[in-house]
Amino acid sequence: MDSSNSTPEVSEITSVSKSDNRPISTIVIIVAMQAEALPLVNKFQLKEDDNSLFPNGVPWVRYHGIYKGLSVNIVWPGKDAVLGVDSVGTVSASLVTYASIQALKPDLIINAGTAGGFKAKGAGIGDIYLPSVVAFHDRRIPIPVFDLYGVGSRKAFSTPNLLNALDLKVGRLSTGDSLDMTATDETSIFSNDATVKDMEGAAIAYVAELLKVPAIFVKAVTDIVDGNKPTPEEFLQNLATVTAALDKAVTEIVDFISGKSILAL
Ligand code: FMC
Repeated sequence: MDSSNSTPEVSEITSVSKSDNRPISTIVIIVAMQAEALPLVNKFQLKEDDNSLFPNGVPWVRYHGIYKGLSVNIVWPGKDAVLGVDSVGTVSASLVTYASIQALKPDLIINAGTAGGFKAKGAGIGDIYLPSVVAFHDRRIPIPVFDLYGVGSRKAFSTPNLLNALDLKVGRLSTGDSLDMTATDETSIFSNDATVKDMEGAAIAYVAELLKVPAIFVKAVTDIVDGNKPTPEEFLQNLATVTAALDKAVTEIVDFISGKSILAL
């Protein structure tokens, strides 16, 4: 690998064989919330399967079908068994990413979801980002080298042709397990140079890199973190309309992917 043009602390999610010219056959789309999953399930006309892929009793849900020659899987970690809310956050996202890769051997992982955006970095409600780099902002380990491990910066799989073809914004994504943002988080998000903030991306990147599957991230802005509205309120208010925009972007991305090899993205 040519290291001269890559930042040393940012690792590449995967290296794909230069001769891999077969069309992509299987994709896994990881989503955290049912509200994000259902419009896509309808769009691709997917069916919920009997969950024989996953351990007995877990709430994880897989929707599957063939769309434009692609085996499309949407995997959602389901509702918390006790509390009945969506299993958002890094822990559930990591588990379903691992289990889906083991069971389905996908050519590509797409993490689609909502995110907070920073208006100081140009984000607006409804904007769709395809982040180039993802990192954590709430894993603080102030010991040399462990600090970098905590931040866990990783490059998304590079998709120059996809970016050229579609109207998507580029920026960096910062992930943490809280919807709100403390002052300490803010400092880390700033040093991650992030434009968007979510609760799953960097965790999914970690698992995808471990198992050497290319991963990309599609993030739709539901709330402005550096704005004047309380995040939970703004998030819930915009969830339905922004999920519709997310749905449209993911459909365009899947349409673009159909028939292409991973190297043509
Ligand atoms: N901060 C962190 N996460 C989110 C966010 C914000 N301002 N807006 N939307 C999200 C995403 C997270 O990834 C979760 O899946 C969900 O929406 C909020 O619980």
